[in-house]
Amino acid sequence: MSDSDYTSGKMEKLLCPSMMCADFGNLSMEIKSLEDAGADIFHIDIMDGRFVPNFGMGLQDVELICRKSRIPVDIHFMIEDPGRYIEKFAGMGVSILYIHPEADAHPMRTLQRILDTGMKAGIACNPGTAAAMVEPLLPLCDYVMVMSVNPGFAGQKYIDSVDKKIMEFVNLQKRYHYNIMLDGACSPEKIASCSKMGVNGFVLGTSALFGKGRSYKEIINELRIL
Ligand code: S6P
Ligand code: MG
Repeated sequence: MSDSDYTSGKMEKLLCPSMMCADFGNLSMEIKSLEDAGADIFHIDIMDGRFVPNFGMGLQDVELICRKSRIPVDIHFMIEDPGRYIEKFAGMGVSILYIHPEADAHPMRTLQRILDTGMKAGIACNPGTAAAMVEPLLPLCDYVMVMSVNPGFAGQKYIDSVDKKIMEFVNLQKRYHYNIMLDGACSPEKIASCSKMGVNGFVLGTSALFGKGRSYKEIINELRIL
């Protein structure tokens, strides 16, 4: 499956459970149920308590998920100076690494270093970061993740002003090859409307998948056809 399959609209949407919303007491079971339900990519949030005022999952969680997973694992770095930890995560078997350009003095160099390890490279853009600000980075990006909440916490409200930025990234896809992902308050309604706008994949947290009292399979099957 090539990247252009996503951007040419041939592929279904990518559905990516946010593992910080999973049941930590039962992580192995959660991995299996989500895979059996048809999840495409595991999304893991890594935080440093500085770039964002919270702490996310730990190295042991990443190791476990990478070891057990049969689907790709992405890491969403919400940390200052993300270039410090590229090799560490590449060595654990991570497939996709997202950095925040706002947290890096030299994001172009960092993205190239991620690609040099063999991982796919992505940028995650804060709601306050304009598409024009990151356009010079797009030739190095396999994925562009639009943050529709200020990063750091699950269960927040969708920031409507990011819709305009999504359209700008959709237009820029004519010139560059990347998948557009959406992270933050991705409800079934937003997944339906943003898929139509051209978003290729969604991070699933409390708004769509976890804590619903229904099976992951049932929910993912419904989200798939929205
Ligand atoms: C938030 C983090 C996200 C959340 C996800 C939760 O900073 O990067 O990946 O885990 O947004 O989803 P929801 O539906 O609870 O907002
Ligand atoms: Mg995230």
